[in-house]
Amino acid sequence: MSLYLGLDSSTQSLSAIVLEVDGEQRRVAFESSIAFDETFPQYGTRHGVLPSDDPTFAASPPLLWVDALEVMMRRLQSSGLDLRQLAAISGSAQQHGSVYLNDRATNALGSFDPSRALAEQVKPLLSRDVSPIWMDSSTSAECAEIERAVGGDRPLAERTGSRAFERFTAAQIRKFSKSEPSTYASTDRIHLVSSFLASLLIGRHAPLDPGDGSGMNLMDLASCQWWQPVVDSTAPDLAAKLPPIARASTPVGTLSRYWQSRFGLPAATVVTWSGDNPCSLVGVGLVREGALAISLGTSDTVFGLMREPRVDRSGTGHVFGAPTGDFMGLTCFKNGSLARERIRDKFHLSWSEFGEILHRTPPGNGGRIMLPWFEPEITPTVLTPGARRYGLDPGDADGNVRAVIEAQQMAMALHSRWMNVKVDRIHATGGAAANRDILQVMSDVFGAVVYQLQVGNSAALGAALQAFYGARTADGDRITWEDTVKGFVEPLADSTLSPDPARRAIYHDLIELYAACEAHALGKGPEPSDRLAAFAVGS
Ligand code: ADP
Ligand code: XUL
Repeated sequence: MSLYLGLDSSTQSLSAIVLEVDGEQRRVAFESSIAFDETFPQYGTRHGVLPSDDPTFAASPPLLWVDALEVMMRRLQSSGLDLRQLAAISGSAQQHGSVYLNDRATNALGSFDPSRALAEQVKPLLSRDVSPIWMDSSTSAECAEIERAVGGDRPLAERTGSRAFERFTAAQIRKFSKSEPSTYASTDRIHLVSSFLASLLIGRHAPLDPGDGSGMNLMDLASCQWWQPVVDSTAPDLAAKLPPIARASTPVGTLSRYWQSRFGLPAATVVTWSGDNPCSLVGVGLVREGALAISLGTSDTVFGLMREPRVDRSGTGHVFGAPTGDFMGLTCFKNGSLARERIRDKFHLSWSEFGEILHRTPPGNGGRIMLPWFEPEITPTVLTPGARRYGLDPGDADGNVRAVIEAQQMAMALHSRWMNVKVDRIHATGGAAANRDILQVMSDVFGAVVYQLQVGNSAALGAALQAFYGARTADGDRITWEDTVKGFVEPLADSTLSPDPARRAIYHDLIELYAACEAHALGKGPEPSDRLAAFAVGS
């Protein structure tokens, strides 16, 4: 019997899943989650993010993630599991966020004192005490500069899988190097959240994996190595500050002495960490092409596996590496769960009341549309926050509940067209995938069967599966990814939601009107009020 630990350091929480594998017997033996704001109020975060007057700015304190890692290991220690059987650990982390370490880190990582808390020992190793995260959209100037330096958005996308995006690490590093040149110069190593936490586990600088590396605008997708021209034009001496890139799902070290002495853990193999979306891909069982997954977490993301990288020519989405060594297409929306919560809280609803409203209100919302850009939006790029409403009274509770959910689902359907996947099956994950009324709208908008999965936290599960696959293949087992995920990624019994043909027909038309509203709000099209009014009469 062996245990495999998967950690997921997301925007709002740290989660852990332990898998127990005994031949064909497989089960989730432990699941736990630590909410950042409630557990560590001393950091002053809200939803895991430091407050800021500038709506385009988003950063988090990296020491919060370190504290959470330690608390989680303590929980594991007292879980009753036989941790001597812990064979391997891997992790998932929010993508794009970066952690800046000085030159003392290289020596210090391997010699932490097991009698002292980790965060206080990591603090002197930070050259920058905050980490810009994926919610940041303050780097449009740097995006333009990077694209210009490499000949435009197309060459950058062809090479790295994405045009320049504000939250991607290249633009964030460039902004930091311009605004704080001496602090940048004192930075010896720039990690992603994933490789930073992996480094703490193994006691030396860990490499990145291609899944998370491709969220930086710096990695050549074809070779999975740094693309020198963009690295050189992003910031001075950047090449020397970046970790190497390892193959996906491969061992990068063993658990260091610190964790062994402090928590009685064995010298377990540590496998490359990755981003939360790549981990979710395998955590929902998408190890072959042909289906899509939708994660309704802090961000909403729609993604699917790709054998060959097919870059989005419209510049909307991304191609990332996948834990299987393949690729994945992904489109990301910033106004996900927090937009849903904003409407829920404005009308003082519980999630079950929110669901009841969805259940009893008519699909199509009588042609009332919301563009739910409460915060600056990633897809499409919207830098000035504020929801836009068409024929929708901001005080109408029923109308706003339906509008926010329909808008999010229609935006996902519209902006995933570039992936060119015939969607007849969607694997739903993320916190809001617990809400079947939301999933019914998903099913009707996409015209696809939607599955709820047995394990809700697909990112932590994917990380644990990555640990399992990485350790077993390193031991010479010829295990496939199908074998790896078997028994862990099956849909919940009786969970299937099927599209209703009449509702599907309504969304087939409404989605074009939604696209027209988007175009209008972006200053790229006429006001579609007449079309919306005609839709309302017809529906
Ligand atoms: P993260 O991206 O940080 O991993 P999660 O996937 O854990 O986030 O999702 C957290 C979100 O799930 C919360 O912000 C909350 O809005 C949402 N959520 C939890 N339960 C429900 C529910 N029943 N209906 C809708 N949303 C829910
Ligand atoms: C993906 C993205 C988000 C974060 C959330 O590109 O920015 O989904 O990974 O954790």
